[in-house]
Order: sequence, then C-alpha cells, then structure tokens
Amino acid sequence: MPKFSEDWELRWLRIFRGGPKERLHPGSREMLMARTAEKQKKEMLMARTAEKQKKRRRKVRSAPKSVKTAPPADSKNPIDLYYWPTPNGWKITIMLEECALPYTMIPVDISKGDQFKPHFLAISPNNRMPAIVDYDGPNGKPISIFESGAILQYLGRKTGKFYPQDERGRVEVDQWLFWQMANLGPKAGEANHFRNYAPEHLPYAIKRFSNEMNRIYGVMNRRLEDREFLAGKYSIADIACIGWASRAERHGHDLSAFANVRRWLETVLARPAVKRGLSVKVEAAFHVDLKDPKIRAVLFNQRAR
Ligand SMILES: N[C@@H](CCC(=O)N[C@@H](CS)C(=O)NCC(=O)O)C(=O)O
Repeated sequence: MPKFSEDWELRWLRIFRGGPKERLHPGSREMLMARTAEKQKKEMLMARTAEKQKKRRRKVRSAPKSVKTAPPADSKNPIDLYYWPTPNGWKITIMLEECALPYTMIPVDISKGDQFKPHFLAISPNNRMPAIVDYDGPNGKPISIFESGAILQYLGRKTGKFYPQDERGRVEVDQWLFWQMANLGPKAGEANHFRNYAPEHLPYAIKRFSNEMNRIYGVMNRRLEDREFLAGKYSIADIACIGWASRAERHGHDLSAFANVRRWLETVLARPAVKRGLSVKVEAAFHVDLKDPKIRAVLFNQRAR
C-alpha cells in the first residue's frame, strides 16, 4: 500500500517551477535550445525533489492502518502516483502492488479540477489521471509518464514482471492491452455516462454503448475460452481490465452470459495484490456528488483551453 501525500501542489511547484515560455517558431534552433534547457531544468528539479523527499519522508502520512504496505522492492525512491480511485487509477495501484514497488499516492481530485492545474498538465497533458513520476527512471534520472497503458508497459519493462520479454509474448500482451485501452475502457465510460450521468435520457446512445459493451464482453469471453488469462499468462493486459470488469454488473452490464469472463474475474480478484490495489482509497472521493452543478461543470463540459 502506498504512502499518502496531499501536498501535490507543493510537489509540482518544486518539480515544474518554469514560467510560461515565449512563443518560438516550432523547429527553430531557439525552440530546440529552449526545449533542451526545459528538459534539463525539469530533470534537475525532479532530482532535487527526490533528495528533499528522502528527508521529508518521515512527515508523510502513512496508509490507513487497516491496509498493508507493499514490501520495499529494489527501487530506492517511491514512485509518485497521481491517482483517483477509478478503474484507470486501479490499473496502476494493482501493478505497483503486484510488483511490490514502493509508491506515494497523490490524490488528483478530478471533481474539483485538479487535472487542469498547470503542474499536473506538465506531466499529464491530456488532463487525465493516472500519471506517475519515477525518480529512479532510465539512466537513474526521473521520468514522468501519463496514459495508463504506457505506465503499465513502463513498469513491466522496469521490473521484468507481467510483460514478457520475447517478441511473440510481448505482442500477445500488447494486443490485449491496446484492446482494453481502445475498447473496454472508453466504451464502458460512455455507456456509464449515458446511463447514469446524461442530463437527458437518450435511448439511442444508451443502446449503442450497451450493445458495444455486450459485444466487447463477448470478445473477451471467446478469448478466455481456452486460456486462463488474456495473453496466456497473467499480464498487464489482465491488470488493465480488472477495474472495469469488476464494476461491470454494478454499471448495468450483465456478465451472466459470459462464463469465461466471470471465471477469469474470480481468479484475478483472488490475488492479494489485486485486493490491495483495488482498496487504495481517497476519502474525498466518497463525497463527490455527480448531481452537483459545479462538479458536473468540471467533468462534463470540457473544451479546449
Ligand atoms: N486513456 C487514459 C484515460 C484516463 C481517464 O480517463 N481518467 C479519468 C478518470 S477514470 C480522468 O482523469 N478524468 C478526469 C476528467 O474527466 O476530467 C488512461 O488510460 O490513462
């Protein structure tokens, strides 16, 4: 289980303190130099933050007593996980728990607009969580990553776990990981939106996405007919699907016709690391009222900024 930190704004300020840049011509030498300088500055600030973090670690509030903390792995510094308890966030808590990597969970309150804060956009330009900062990145330097699929692949490569190293095995995993990213996740999101959050009842949209979910669980069910996990062995492709499938029936998608998906779900939910990953909570998330017009304006009225 993670350490817990709420002072993410301070953290971001320290990491990405740069001000707005002048407008430079893309591809110009000045632009390249500015980018290189910005990259070096970012790396330097991240390294400095890691150093300060070590000193401050005693002050960081630890995970609730009822949950166990992942035993420390090889990494020297905990990974910062920018997180909110949703199926996309759980992909990463599950993977971190499976790999026994130490991490600090930093809540991104998406109901209040934390995802639009400049400091967060510096590491996650699509204004979505999850995102991570690994202070022990490639060549020992910090690295930030957004998009849950890219994070899973990175952690798989970093640890050598749940992501095969041989090309055939890796392609198998990649196909099902990308399948989740392009199908199961986005379509479930839209299905839930039109069923539960749309201001009007739109039968066409509800039917369209409910049918898609039915098709998608059908594809998964067929795939699991003759294998225990999506890519043969348990992998990041399974990890990506757990949060969504675990909520399917609660979200109104009937799994009773998909016996293989149910069997797979029981198997993965029985894993201790999965249990721990799914139980990383943020107190504020329990109090989000999606009927509140202010919250709806943040979440459901997003346009280019
Ligand atoms: N493709 C992204 C999707 C992430 C995503 O949609 N995250 C949602 C929560 S599940 C989010 O941050 N929402 C904020 C918002 O809608 O403004 C990923 O897999 O990382």
